[in-house]
Amino acid sequence: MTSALLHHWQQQVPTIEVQHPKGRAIISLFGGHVLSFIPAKDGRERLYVSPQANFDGKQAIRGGIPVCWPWFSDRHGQALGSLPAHGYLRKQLWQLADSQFNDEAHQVRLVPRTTQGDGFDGQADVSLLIEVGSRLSVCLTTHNTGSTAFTFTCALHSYFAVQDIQQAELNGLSGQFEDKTRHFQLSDTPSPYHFSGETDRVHLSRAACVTLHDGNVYGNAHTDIHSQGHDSIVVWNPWEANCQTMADMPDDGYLQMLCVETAVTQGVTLAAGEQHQLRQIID
Ligand code: TA6
Repeated sequence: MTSALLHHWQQQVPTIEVQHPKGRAIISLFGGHVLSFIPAKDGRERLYVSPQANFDGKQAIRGGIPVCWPWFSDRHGQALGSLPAHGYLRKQLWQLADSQFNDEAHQVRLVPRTTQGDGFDGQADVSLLIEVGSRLSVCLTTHNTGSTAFTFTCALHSYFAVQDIQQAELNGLSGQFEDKTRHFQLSDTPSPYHFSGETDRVHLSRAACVTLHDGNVYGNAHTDIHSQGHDSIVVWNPWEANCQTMADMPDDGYLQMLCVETAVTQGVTLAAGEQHQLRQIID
């Protein structure tokens, strides 16, 4: 992330910079959306934000860590009518509720302006705890504050920066995945896991850690992605033809990113008073 890019983001949406001797992050209050994380130990940006991303405070930001809530995607092919893909919190203004600093991390807690919206009947409090240190921890808490149960899905839809997707490798996933590019047909996870075309996969896996090797042929740069509270890991790259149709991605943007998402795709039901936490830790 260059200072020119940061300046551009700050002019368009309210952002906060979270600094700690062990790492720094930039967060957009529009969407409660982490845009950048750079740990001091290697100075390597972990997140990808499209140079053509919209920062108009209306459309979802392409890149960083979008928060998908109270549903992920389009609920597995169910028509949502006019409802937005990935729910409505990623297009909402959040506010800073709390900030704490200790030797290990600088923590900020964000809350959305409201959790109410078309397509969701529950009563919920949502908060996002972001801890910036040598690792980035993002924890999405959903608390049922109503008197009846509700079911929801959600995701931390993280876009990771890679040097070259065609050289990148993902480790730590096994078993079967639902292939959205083939009508959710079940397929076996490839081993080794490389990328050579459009990828849109829901791995029905509770893998606690996957490792992304970023495709830099001159080094061994990798990122460990820890997940908690999930039932799936989603892996997405739109590839070239789709990028050409996306106004907020450059045609070759697919070469420099891979989404590895900590997700609940099958649904969590919270009884009155219950809480759920979905956490992704980026190392
Ligand atoms: O998480 C994968 C996915 O649901 C894909 O199917 C893909 O379309 C992507 O998210 C991006 O969605 P968006 O609504 O941000 O364009």
